[in-house]
Amino acid sequence: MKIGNETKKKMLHEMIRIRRFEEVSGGLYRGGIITGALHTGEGQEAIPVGVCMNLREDDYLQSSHRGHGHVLAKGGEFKPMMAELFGKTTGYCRGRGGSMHFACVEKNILGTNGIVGAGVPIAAGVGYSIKYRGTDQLVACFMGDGACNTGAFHEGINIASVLDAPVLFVIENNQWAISVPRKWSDRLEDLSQRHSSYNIPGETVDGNDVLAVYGSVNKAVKEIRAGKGPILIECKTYRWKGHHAGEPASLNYRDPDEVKAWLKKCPIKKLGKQLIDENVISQADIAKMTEDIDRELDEAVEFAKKSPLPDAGALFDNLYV
Ligand SMILES: Cc1ncc(C[n+]2csc(CCOP(=O)(O)OP(=O)(O)O)c2C)c(N)n1
Repeated sequence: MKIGNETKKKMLHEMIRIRRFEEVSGGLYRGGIITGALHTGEGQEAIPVGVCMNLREDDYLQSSHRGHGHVLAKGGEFKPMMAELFGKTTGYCRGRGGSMHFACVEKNILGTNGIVGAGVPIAAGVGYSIKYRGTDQLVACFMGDGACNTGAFHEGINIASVLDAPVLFVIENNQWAISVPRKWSDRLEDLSQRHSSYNIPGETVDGNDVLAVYGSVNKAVKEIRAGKGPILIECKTYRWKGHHAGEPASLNYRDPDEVKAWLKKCPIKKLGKQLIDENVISQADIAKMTEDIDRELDEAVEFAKKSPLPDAGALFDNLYV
């Protein structure tokens, strides 16, 4: 499909925004400034951007434990995200959620989720609610390859299929589930093959090519809005860093050559080079874009540092029994 230059520039900007958020938050974690669990997605930026740039503001997002990129691509802002990681009251969830429970109801961001696969049946339910209300919204549901072997995955996609629910299921196949290589977990060549069990469309795309992800999702979104039911898209990519930001490099369970080969397929460098070759943007423009993002990130970190911690007396607020 033909994608305009302004859209391509926005894609590059959004991917750099995600990359820098991940690098900075991972650094803060390793420096002991923020605590809790933190899963970053360096190398996987083309997927949230290629998907979410096809969504409308009123569409829903259901994310996974590796979800900062999804939230940012759906309009999440640095300050409340950073404050949430710091556990501060100015965070999206007033500091009670952290990395694995980012939610922003105003933007229809339903949440990142620490339970692998748990977002799939939630998305099926949200899809059913959309159908029941008769709107043409949809829900994009992200999951890792590890989620595809959970019961929740099968139950959730099956019920979405039976209900013709407007859900886009996106598998971010980054080849590893913690230290388990993908090939140890199933006998499929492509995880999108799972589509046949539920009689829904399925496709595998290069998850490091933002234009390919965008194009495939663009078609899928049109079908889903037209009432044709759910679609499954697998995006093949790679997790550059450890499973979580605190994983010691000495664990060494991956072949360094495998990591090196994937580092060469950087989605940001790929699009950046293409745009430079096409004279759409210069190296200096990219440097300026990154500087501006970094300034905004610095401000977000300062904002988070200065924001108040929740009051101990508020511990039981918003708990229902
Ligand atoms: C139901 C459940 N089982 C196990 C875990 C522990 N766990 C956390 S992340 C993870 C691996 C997930 O791998 P994948 O879905 O491929 O996502 P990735 O981390 O590679 O992005 C596991 C097993 C969990 N959080 N939830």
